[in-house]
Amino acid sequence: MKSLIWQLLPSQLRHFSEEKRRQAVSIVSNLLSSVPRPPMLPMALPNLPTLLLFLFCLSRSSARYHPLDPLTPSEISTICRTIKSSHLASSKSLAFHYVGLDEPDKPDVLAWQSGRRAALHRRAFVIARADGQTHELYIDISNNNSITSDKIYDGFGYPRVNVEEQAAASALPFNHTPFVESVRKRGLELKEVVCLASTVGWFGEGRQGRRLVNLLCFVTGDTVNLYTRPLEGVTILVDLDAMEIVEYKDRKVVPVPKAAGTDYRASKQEPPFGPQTKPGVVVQPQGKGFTIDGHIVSWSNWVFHLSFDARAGVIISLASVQETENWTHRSVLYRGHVSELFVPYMNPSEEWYYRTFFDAGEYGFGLCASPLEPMMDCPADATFMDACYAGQDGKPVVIPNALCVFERYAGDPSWRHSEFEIPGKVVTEGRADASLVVRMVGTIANYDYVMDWEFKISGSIKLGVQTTGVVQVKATPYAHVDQITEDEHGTLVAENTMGVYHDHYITYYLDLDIDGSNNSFVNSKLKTVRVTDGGTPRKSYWTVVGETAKTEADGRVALGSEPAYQLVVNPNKRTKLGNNVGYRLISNGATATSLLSDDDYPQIRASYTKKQLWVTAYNKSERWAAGLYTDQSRGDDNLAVWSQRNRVIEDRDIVLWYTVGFHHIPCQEDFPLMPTLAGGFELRPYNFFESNPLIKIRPH
Ligand SMILES: [Cu+2]
Repeated sequence: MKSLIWQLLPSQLRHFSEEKRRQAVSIVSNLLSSVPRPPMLPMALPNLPTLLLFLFCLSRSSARYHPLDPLTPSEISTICRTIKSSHLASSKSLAFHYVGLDEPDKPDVLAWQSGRRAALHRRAFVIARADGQTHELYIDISNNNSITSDKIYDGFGYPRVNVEEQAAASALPFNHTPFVESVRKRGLELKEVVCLASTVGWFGEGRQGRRLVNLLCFVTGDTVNLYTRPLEGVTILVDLDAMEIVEYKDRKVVPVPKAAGTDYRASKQEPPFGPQTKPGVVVQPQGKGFTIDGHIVSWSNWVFHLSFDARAGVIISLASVQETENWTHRSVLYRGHVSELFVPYMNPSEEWYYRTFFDAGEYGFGLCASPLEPMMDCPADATFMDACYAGQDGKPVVIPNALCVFERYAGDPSWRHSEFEIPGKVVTEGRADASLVVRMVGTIANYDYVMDWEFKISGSIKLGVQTTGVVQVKATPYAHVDQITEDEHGTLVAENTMGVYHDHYITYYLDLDIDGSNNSFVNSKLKTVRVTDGGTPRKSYWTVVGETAKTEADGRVALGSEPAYQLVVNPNKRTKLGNNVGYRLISNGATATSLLSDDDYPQIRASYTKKQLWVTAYNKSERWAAGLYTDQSRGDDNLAVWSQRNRVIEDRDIVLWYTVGFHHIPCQEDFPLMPTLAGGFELRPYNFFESNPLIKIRPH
């Protein structure tokens, strides 16, 4: 019966969370089993759709409407249908490159949240290409999906390269005679070759007016780990709008690394095997401790809105933490998400120099979300949620299990103390740590990023990035390091396989609203003081000098250049003791900044990667650190450029931009697939509460 109900679910219900669907199926099962029926007669099935429709409507009305909810699949369909039948209908090449919520203005959302405004107009922002031009369209969903504006963008850069056009471009070489000959020349068969589209970047060319990609080709053969077997020496340039190969080069034949030892699947491993650990499962005998109502997640002292965007992936909004004293919720974060992932490779050769990827802007980080596997990506009892984006043709594409939400009980203490100093008494007290995790895994071709938002009862939010997947390798004639005589731009990780040096810069957009929108950024510096008066045996100590950033120039911070705490405070709110309430940003490893020269083209495009932290004045249009149009961008619209305006940021609505950075010098353990490497940061209460809120948590 349950499987039958599953099949009959209205299509809208399919996009509900796993938990909601299960609830739905269970409620309907119970309802049906309680309906009396005559013996020997089949159940009155015609009633089922009616019941489901009733349930669907019930679910819609019980889920809280929220102005920041992502576009639903049906909204995406309707919006794209409207555009297809608009003045752009005559276009022969209408393609959708972004369809997302045009979020309402922040003051309106805050007014709505506090009950001072009724439901807000729902609008969408669309980037579409038609007849070689980029259109920016705004749609008023609440007003019969009317197109309120259509502007042609004629600046530098292009919208993301769609999955569909990547696939179409990747198929071109197989009908291109010179490529077929290149494959044969290497003693390979076409059927074992796979090509993928790679963005081309910008290297000082004049205005090309062409959307281009390079194709990277690999050999599968006896392995699924195609990235470890590059077909080196070939360059294939494709014009995406014309969808044709416009340049082809075969410079040199390099042996394809062997397939043996590259496959990572369990079924392909031969003895001897590594040590076996015992399976472990987290059990919550009283059920889950969090609820998800629509897109509102509530857990312990936290409430936040969880959304998804094709470009950013997970978006956390309106995160607030509850005050134990009076049960009021205090705002911490208005909106936070990944803004860009910049991954430049350090090989300047003809086949490699352009590999300087901007994963969010060029490919769409959200739409690279991998369906998550219970027991591997997330605990078995996690709640899984689907996500949706608009395909090139405007039809909604659903990514099943794109996000998971779960509670983490790792067996760690959140605080503890043993007191042995009171005569005749030993006191040991503490609490087990618990947190709520929201996870997404973005798989961008060879690389995987496990992205976590972890909320803690202490008031901390920990943001975690774990990099894993396959390191991009270059085929090389070398089989041993002793053969290498010059800089080969990488580490020999297997025979004929050079793991190429590269970086990962994951930049977060963090619109912190600590107890209100007007905040200040304080760099609290530790300064050594030399004792001069001779009144103490000590010759020195350190003290703290807080420097409040006045303008954006003061908000550009190179972490590690001097010892300091980075704080966001509310200058208008103080604790009972008089300290300004605030949060501290603590880096958790991975603080690399770019080593490229300032005049290098990838660096011009990602000029913000020279510093880990930037503070800017809030501006609704400034969300993407490398600019809205990142493909072939020229660095004229990015975070560092906005910061040059040097706006006032003291006691203002401010945005923090923090970059988690890894320099990656590959090693043999990264082959054939690297173990997760973690970095991240913590947003931690700093004089926000009157005292440690964990003390008032009762033990289980
Ligand atoms: Cu890496």
